[in-house]
Amino acid sequence: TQARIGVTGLAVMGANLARNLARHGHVVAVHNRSHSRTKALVEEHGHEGVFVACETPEELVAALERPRRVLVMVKAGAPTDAVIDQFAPLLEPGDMLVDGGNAHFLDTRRREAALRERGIHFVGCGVSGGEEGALLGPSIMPGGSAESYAALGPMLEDIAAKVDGVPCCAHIGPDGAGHFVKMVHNGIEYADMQLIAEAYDLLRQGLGMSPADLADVFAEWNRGELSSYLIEITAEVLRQVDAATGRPFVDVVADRAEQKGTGRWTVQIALDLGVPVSGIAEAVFARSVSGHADLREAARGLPGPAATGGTVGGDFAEDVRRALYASKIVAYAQGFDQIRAGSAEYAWNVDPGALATIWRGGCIIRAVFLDRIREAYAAAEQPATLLVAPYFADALALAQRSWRRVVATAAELGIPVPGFSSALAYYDALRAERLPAALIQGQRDFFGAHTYRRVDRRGVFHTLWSGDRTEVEG
Ligand code: NBP
Repeated sequence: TQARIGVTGLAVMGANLARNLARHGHVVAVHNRSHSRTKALVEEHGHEGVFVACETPEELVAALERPRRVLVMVKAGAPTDAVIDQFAPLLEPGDMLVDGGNAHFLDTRRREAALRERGIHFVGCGVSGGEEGALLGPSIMPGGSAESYAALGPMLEDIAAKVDGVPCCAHIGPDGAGHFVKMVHNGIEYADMQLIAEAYDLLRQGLGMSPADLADVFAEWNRGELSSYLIEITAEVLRQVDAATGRPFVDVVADRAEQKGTGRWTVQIALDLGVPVSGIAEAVFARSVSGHADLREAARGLPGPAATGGTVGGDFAEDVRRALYASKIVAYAQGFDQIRAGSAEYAWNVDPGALATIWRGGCIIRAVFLDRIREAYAAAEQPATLLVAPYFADALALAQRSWRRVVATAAELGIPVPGFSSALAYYDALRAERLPAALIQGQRDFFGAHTYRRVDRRGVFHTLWSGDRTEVEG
């Protein structure tokens, strides 16, 4: 039998995707640099479907029906280039090389252009859902040519998560579009995790609640509008007790958040595109701050309110829940703005509604909330920002008083909430009648003759600051 698809790179992600394909009745040729992984996969899971174990790239390519489909699941960066260099000479025009790793979309654009010259379809494909998602149904974001999607899409849709019977997989757009949206997905994930962590910190310090009690609060929140995978696992993590010490798990884990880089990429690219993704940026910086043991040690004695327990009145938990929801709306709105900006910059024509649809299941940011985003983009007129889409505008209107109370309380108690406060600042900046940017323009003109525009007349102006301070048109 000829295999329908080949998978090379059989660490957790590749092995689980290969098993997922086999379980859906696709004959899968499997290969890994070290053959032991290939053997282990077939020995342990061979009964789940039909695998063709291959020792070399040549064997894998020979095992495939044409046009060939090869899914590469190796470490992003140099290993991906090494594997492409191995496989490309073995492939023929019309064949497809799919990179399911977390590649930078600019690398994907470069690789796609190089392979296109040889007639090979290079498909940069975002895959989200971690290990379990890969096996049971991930969210899949393939870029590349429409032609490659016609040959590959049905198989990917088969193995993707389903929500209301709709697969969490859609063609995103040409070349790097798939990896770009996966990158922003991860950036949004950073922001969402930071906001949840702030909510936890506020309730723990502000109300003096225990991790076990907080697990119940998050489990309860998971039944409402915040219902999402990240809220669900937050409850699980908070409920966990350390076996060695009997203490809450969250209290024995070192408070230094690590990162692999997709959040940082999102912010770097947002800066290049000029998109204010302040929520994602604050989340990346918050992880960075947590990791600076030297700075934290040096600053520990600085004055501020002592951590308090149980001093906050009113229905603070409900205020925090609403503030979390509002801040989350801002973070997602900013992420979708970045996708629109990237799509315009690279002429990808990404459909934000289709994207929200495939993020409803399988991926780490899956949430009931994404259905609301899908609906917002399905409207006859696309909202300029999700904040003004009717559903979200109503939600923000309902939440904004709570949001302000929470940010003010956090400041008074000395609890750092960069996510909540920057989201609120963004909301207030967008809705402001006038911003102090006018003063900044004045300063720029003063020291650098950078000129400014006026509210009442067209044209560009400069004031002779070091002269008689009259205005000239410039
Ligand atoms: P890793 O990222 O840990 O990569 C290990 C695989 O890369 C092994 O198969 C290894 O082969 C292979 N490899 C390396 Br390293 N260098 C190679 C080279 N020069 N030539 C050939 N093969 C090479 O695996 P993973 O965690 O399964 O992730 C795979 C991809 O999926 C990554 O790009 C990752 O970013 C992405 N991803 C991961 C997740 C997740 O939750 N883990 C989620 C979504 C996407 P060997 O066995 O011979 O050493």
